[in-house]
Amino acid sequence: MALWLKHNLSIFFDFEKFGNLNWLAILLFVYFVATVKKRKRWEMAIAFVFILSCFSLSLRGQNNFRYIFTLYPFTLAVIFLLSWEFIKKKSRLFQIGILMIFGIAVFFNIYHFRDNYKFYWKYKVIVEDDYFPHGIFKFINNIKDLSSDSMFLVYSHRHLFFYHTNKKGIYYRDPKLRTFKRQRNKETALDFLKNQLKVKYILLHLDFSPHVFLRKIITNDCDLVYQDKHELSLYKLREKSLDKGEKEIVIEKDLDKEDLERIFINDSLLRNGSFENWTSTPSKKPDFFRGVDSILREEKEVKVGKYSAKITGDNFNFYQNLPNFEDYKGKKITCFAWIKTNVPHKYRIQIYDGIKPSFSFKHSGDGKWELLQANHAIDPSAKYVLIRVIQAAKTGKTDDIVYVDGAILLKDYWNTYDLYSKHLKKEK
Ligand SMILES: [Ca+2]
Repeated sequence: MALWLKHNLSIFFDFEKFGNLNWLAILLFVYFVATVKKRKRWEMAIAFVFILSCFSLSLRGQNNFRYIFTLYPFTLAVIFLLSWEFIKKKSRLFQIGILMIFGIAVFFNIYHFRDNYKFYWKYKVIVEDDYFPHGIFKFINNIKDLSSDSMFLVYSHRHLFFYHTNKKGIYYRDPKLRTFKRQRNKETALDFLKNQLKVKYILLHLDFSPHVFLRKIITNDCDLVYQDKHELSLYKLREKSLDKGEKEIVIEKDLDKEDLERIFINDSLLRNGSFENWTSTPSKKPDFFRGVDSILREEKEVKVGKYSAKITGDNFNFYQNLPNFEDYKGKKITCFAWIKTNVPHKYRIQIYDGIKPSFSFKHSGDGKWELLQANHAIDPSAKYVLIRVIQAAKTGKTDDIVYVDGAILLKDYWNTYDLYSKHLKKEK
């Protein structure tokens, strides 16, 4: 109900979007229509433009109050002009009364929204040079393999993309993406993205959490082509063409226990990533990992092998130092880990080399095992490399529980599809 009032009917109900004003406008509009015969041409013209503006704003404005704002002075003027017709033949006292009510309403409005007015009066788009993502925009502007109708999906600050690149983009709030989100599964969503929307690249800012299909597409069907130090990542959709009849055996449900163990009980560059070894203090500390005290060996909630690690707590890093990290300076690495929790948007993987961090998506908190992945290019001047297979955001809840299992670290950038397909092909 509140959603209806605030969104679909916001043009009437939402006080902050000046919705209530429109009730008055409707009454006056009825009066206008009833007296349409004696209207002058300029009045008709204003009414026509006003109605047209209302329609286009409600159709294209995406419920954004900033656009409805633009009509505000216009609405006020129209209300005032029409009201004046009512009162111009009344007594002077009545006119003064009405004008005072108007005055009070206007004053109250300015008073109520004074902070907003101040903010917008001083508002300027300033981007400090140190923080401006020059690198990634230069990279985007130099991309050559785009046809004239290819698109970037922009999960980032829209004005930055449109002002600083010469490419075409679809903003993540574009109504066209509603159809994308309504698809039945990830495969049809991917097809829609590629063939209907003509998306070839995805620009993603860390703070923008993509829809579940898009998360899957990014981790399965994309290559990370540029990651900048300001938390922007550029992904390119793979042009995968399977021969007819060739079945992909790379979706997780096709993997049996042996497949999973072959891939994830694997020392890779991380040691004891499946948490099978707890030698120093059995059941209370997994070998090679550090960072939290409230950790237990878990035997029931296990993704691969015999054990996983169960961690209770808030605001922690659970990590392993990459041994002989100097060999990997300037190189790319990827960390995968299975995480299970029912706390939404609290846990993720982080890789940190002392210069810059990289992150996975956060676990959705749906209570299921989810394979997270983080790609990172190690800085050439790194002093260490920490693989934080779980990083927990600070939420103030110290009894939140998370399970981790099957953490692996590989050289180069991998996505989930690579991990499943190459490992299985290699071993079978
Ligand atoms: Ca395990």
